[in-house]
Amino acid sequence: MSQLGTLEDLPLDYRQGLTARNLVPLWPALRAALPYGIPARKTKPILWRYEEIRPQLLEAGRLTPIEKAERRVLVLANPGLGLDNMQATPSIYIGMQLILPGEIAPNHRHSPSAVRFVVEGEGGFTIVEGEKCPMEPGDLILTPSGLWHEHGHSGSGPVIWMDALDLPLVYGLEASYCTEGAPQTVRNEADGSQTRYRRSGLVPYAAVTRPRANYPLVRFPWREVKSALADLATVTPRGEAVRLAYVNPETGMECMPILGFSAVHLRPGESLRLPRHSASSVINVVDGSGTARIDGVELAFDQFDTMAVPTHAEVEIANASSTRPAHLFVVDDAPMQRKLGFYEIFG
Ligand code: GTQ
Repeated sequence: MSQLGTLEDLPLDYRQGLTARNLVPLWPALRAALPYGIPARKTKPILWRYEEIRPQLLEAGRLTPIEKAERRVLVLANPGLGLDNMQATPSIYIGMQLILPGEIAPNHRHSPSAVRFVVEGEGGFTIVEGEKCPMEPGDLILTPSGLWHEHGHSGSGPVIWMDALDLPLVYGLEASYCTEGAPQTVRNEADGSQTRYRRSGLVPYAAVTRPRANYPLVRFPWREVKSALADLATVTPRGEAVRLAYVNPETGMECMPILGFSAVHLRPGESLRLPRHSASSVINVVDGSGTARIDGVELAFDQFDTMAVPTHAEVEIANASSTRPAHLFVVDDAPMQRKLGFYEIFG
């Protein structure tokens, strides 16, 4: 490993000549761009407390009418990446969105893909391409790139959910934009999780012979996820993660192109090392409490808290309860990294 030359090694007039021609020497910056062994990461392992987010969000509800917000969201910004940049990790945007009874977050579609993971409240709904999806706590609702979506609330009390978008990536590519639309016409039938894709292992017959649909299922009810995890726990050896991936039921592959989603069931008293991998991620605590150690940083978590996990990080998570399971919802950018050919899992 040789010591590379620095900018200061170069004569000033040469550097100025380069600058005037929009040229930059690589070698002084080579090690920063391609560090040995492990990427340079600005992302901080941090935790946002729901207990602190919630009152600020409710205050936003008093301060800013929905017409003045379109989407009433507080963005979870990783301080390591700069508070102005709307990045929880380099690729993942996370917001907490509040909708109050009777409000409408109007119909639009955009190039970034989004998902909603419901935190609290009853009576919220998202309409995706005419499909009305109830939003019950823990439900995952997909609004992939280009699909129309609008939110509403026909219940009482606040409804709050977590938005996860691939916005930092799409924005970084200067490809992020949005189109407004008229309110959608809602199809008069239950969402696909209750009809066409009611049971895993069973899909409408035509799906086997025609090309696979990109987004056949846009709502994954938590009720199903939680009970599937509990069943999986009964056959998963101690020390192995009880974890389910959200997939496209027609292809068995990840349900969105850039971001991936999974749910973890931590058994009572369980302490788990997640496999170290090249993806960054965000963890939302569905229920339970415990501690997470992310690259040596210890974070105590409670229900509804959210944590940022840098790429290549060491992660250990422990359930504080010896009697009750804890559940985590995980967002990562592994699908994108796999498609681009640089996803690695180090075990
Ligand atoms: O609900 O459509 O947090 O368009 C950011 C952008 C939510 C949404 C966000 C959005 C939405």
